[in-house]
Amino acid sequence: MSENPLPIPGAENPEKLTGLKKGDIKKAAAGIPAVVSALEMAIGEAGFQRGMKALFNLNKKGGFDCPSCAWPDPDDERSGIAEYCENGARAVAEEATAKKLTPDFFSENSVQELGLLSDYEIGGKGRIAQPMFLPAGGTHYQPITWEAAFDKIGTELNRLGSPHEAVFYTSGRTSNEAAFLYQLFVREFGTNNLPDCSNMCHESSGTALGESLGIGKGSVTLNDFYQAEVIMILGQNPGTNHPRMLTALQKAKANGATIISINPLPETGLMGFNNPQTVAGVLGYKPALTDIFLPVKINGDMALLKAIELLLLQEEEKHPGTVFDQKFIAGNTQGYTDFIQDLRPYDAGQLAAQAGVPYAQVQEVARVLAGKTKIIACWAMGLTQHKNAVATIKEIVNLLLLKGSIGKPGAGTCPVRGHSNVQGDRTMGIFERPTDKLLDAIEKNFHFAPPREHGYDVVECIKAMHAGEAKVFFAMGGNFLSATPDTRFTAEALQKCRLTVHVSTKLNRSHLVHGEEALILPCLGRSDQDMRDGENRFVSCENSMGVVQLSRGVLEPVSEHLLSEPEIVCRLAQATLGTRSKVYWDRYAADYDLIRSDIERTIPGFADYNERVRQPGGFYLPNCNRAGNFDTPSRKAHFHIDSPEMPVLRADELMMMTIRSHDQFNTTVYGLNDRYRGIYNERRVILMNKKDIRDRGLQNGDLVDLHNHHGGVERVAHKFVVVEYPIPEQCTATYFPETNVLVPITSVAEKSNTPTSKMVILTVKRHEEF
Ligand SMILES: Nc1nc2c(c(=O)[nH]1)N[C@H]1C(S)=C(S)[C@@H](COP(=O)(O)OP(=O)(O)OC[C@H]3O[C@@H](n4cnc5c(=O)[nH]c(N)nc54)[C@H](O)[C@@H]3O)O[C@H]1N2
Ligand SMILES: Nc1nc2c(c(=O)[nH]1)N[C@H]1C(S)=C(S)[C@@H](COP(=O)(O)OP(=O)(O)OC[C@H]3O[C@@H](n4cnc5c(=O)[nH]c(N)nc54)[C@H](O)[C@@H]3O)O[C@H]1N2
Ligand SMILES: [Mo]
Repeated sequence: MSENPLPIPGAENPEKLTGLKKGDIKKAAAGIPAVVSALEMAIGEAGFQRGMKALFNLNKKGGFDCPSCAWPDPDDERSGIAEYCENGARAVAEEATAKKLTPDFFSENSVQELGLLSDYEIGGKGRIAQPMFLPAGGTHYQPITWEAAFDKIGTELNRLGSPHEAVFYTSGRTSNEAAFLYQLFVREFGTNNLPDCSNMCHESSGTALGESLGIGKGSVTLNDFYQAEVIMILGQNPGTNHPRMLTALQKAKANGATIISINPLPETGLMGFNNPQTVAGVLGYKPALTDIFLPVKINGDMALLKAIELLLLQEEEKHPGTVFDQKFIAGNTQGYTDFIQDLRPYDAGQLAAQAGVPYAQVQEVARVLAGKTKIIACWAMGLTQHKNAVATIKEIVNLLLLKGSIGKPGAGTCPVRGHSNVQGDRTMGIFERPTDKLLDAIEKNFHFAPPREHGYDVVECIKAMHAGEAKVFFAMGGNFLSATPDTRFTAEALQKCRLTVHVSTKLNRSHLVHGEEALILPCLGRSDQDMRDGENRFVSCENSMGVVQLSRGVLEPVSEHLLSEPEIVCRLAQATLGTRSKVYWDRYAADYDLIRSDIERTIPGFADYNERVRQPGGFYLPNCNRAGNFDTPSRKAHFHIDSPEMPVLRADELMMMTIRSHDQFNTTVYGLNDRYRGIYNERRVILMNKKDIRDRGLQNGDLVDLHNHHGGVERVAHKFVVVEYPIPEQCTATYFPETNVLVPITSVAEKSNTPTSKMVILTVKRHEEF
């Protein structure tokens, strides 16, 4: 067996424990404590006036779009108070902080010293206040002018043997305007190497929905929630990651919807919810949200869905036409007969056992679904980051198609997006596999020939950098090193680059494990004013339900040296392409309306962009499913056949899902608590079932090391505290990014190439101190 590469200083969080305190798992989410905690955070970080100003304008029409998640705002009822949640307020506080990193900070702290800090400590340092440069062999970042920084990048890019030796990553906070310019620059430079966070996030959803339904986005709107009869929530923890969704669920429930949660963990937000914005919430009244909770094993979803479908089929065959929507199936789908033939021979009891769910509960779900036609299925990372993620999501589509639950009010698909503009970035063309339609439009409008060969996604670009085939890494936001799998391998890959560049708001680990030379380019965040000629300019974003609306920051930037992302792209393009560019970059930088006009000319659905984006609440993009159409080659929705096989674990093996705690936004760690799960002051924990703990001769609170051996490489993460938790047998959970060192770069989802961050096979050994 080959060894895991040696640890690279600064690449991982220190293996240091902070002192676990255990509390009870909370019965209900949100409520007054959440609002208080949010206010404390915002005011503490930003100071009273900045904090209140930011919160008051968060998600308010005409204010700025919450940077925390992509859940939509209500279309109509959003004038008085701002719609936000505890975690949105934290994300804003994190950005609105008045602390800043001056050149003194960097001269006092070497890159190596900073790498010894935890993510929590690094994040707490403050905003980056001016461009910083790390010369070859240097130990400390030093200030650099914007002009010199752009010159350096341009020179390095132009020195490459081919444009394909550069990689341009995007995280999902980048606005439509910046994203459109960025992909335009990258393509004019000559490559489609545009990996993005989506490759690690909802890529599986986009792939599955695109193939089955003809559009890679969800079909429902917020109003559909209020009309739904059944809402299924699979592999998602909205209490922490999309708290405003709980308000919609509560309203749906009040309107009579049945809520079914499918999750290995009894997540607090799903179980109960105190709405801080209603009187009942303030009084601490706890309406239970979930009606049926199915504690599925990790990756048991496809077996479970098939069991449900099979029970429905049996009922339909007893009483034809009463369970399935035969009219919808005949008129809108293809592959039904083959699908049914494949399904019939399964045994529902066996499928339920395979999924780890009591058969009686599966029968109950089938009984509920049998008589209903308005069904919404929501899902997130609990389904997308698995080897068979695309097939599992297609299985959800199968179920909805059987029930005729797509393209009508109160029904449809709802992949709940993560980053606040990750969906918009893809709409703008941030994609390593662009369609010919997009490239044709670019060619026609901008008079250059964009490259046609596909570029690298996240996993491919890491391998290319590791192999020395990609030499310049440029990131528009994000924290590539910590968000990606196989930390040691990725760290080596970044270190092999000639130049690594990060456009960032805050310091993170990706600045500290770098190429031969490195740059940090500080940009304005969502909450910051973007002033030019006395005008506070706005950008726009697309939420999870395809609504495009404007976002205008309100706070005075912490430093005069920050540039907006669109301006950074324009100057980068000018420095790199010079007179060979066909694009008027300086005009874009001066006037964002011109960017939007050119988006309108290039991307479908943006007619009258400048006018409609200024309307309160913005506008909906077209969605074929919503209109009852399927833009597949056959113009029909496709039933998909796959087998519900799951990996067979040896008795000593465990399956690990890497999840988010309540106090983090991806790789940004706000605090050390996971309040709803009753875990305080420690992130190096592994949630395990009682029996699994006992079988290994361990006890609650013991210290263990985690090992993964995928592909014959040994990967180890040391020092995790065992926490007994209600989780199915042979399933475990840990927090990322601490355990990304264990996620094999060679284990990816079929078709979408998403790292299988929720399906890591482990053995656990008692930690021995040497
Ligand atoms: N506060 C906050 N908000 C966020 C984020 C954040 O980090 N913090 N991140 C944003 C981003 S980019 C994203 S993508 C979203 C992520 O939102 P989520 O997808 O909710 O995030 P995870 O923590 O990865 O949670 C995955 C959930 O799936 C469950 N799960 C894991 N494996 C399986 C499985 O095999 N089957 C089933 N049925 N369930 C499973 C886990 O128990 C957990 O409840 O949130 C966004 N919003
Ligand atoms: N093991 C495991 N790994 C995962 C996941 C998982 O569930 N498990 N989830 C995956 C998912 S769903 C995602 S989306 C990725 C996230 O991957 P990324 O998007 O790369 O990571 P983030 O932690 O969201 O990025 C945070 C950094 O973005 C910068 N930033 C914040 N706001 C702005 C801004 O407005 N502009 C710019 N330019 N920079 C900004 C700050 O410097 C901050 O440090 O991680 C993936 N990795
Ligand atoms: Mo995400």
